[in-house]
Amino acid sequence: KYEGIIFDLDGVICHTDYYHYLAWKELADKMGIYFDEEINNRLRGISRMESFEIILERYQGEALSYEDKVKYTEEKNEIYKKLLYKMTPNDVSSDVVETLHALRNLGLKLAIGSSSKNTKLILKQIGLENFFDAISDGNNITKSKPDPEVFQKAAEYLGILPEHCLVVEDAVSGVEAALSGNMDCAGIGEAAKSSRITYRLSKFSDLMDFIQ
Ligand code: G16
Ligand code: MG
Repeated sequence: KYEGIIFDLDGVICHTDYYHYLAWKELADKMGIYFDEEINNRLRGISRMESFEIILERYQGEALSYEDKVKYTEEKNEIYKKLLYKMTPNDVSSDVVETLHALRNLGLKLAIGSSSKNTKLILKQIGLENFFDAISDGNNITKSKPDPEVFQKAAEYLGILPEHCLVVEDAVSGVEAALSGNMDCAGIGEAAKSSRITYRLSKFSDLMDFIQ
């Protein structure tokens, strides 16, 4: 049924979502802004600047210029990257690694579709830099999820029609992106709560039940 699978990175392949939380939390604390895991869930899948705008909904200080915002998002990214440099292949579960290899052995093409500009760094840290057939990420898109662009580009790089691709997502924004790009979507984590997903995964390897 499917010829290709497009995986979201953060929250699906590895748990960089927790590192995003820690980095935003450190910045928000410094700026005196209330921030918690519930607000963090709204940041899943969307771009760095869009995430900061959501955090700023609770900001009480003086108005910030665009340059200030860039400076703060860069500061967050530096905190985040320090956490990424500590990652190793042990930060990917054996459930994920074994399933990825099993899917590859079935002849499926596998791609990453992530909003992150740090995708290549993360894949290098976790030992998957040469594993995927295509990578579409925050560096090759002009609109982030829920726009379908990141997944459409991934399908194009794989040379597979969208209707023959399955997207695996943890974010509501990513589910919307997949569906509006005419792709089926398997939801895990936060996205598993969505009523719009095609398949619900309670663990990554559940994918094996749906792909044939
Ligand atoms: C990830 C995260 C988002 C983050 C975005 C941009 O997307 O889920 O929270 O804001 O990347 O990340 P960066 O600041 O590294 O460019 P995904 O699509 O992999 O879930
Ligand atoms: Mg994600």
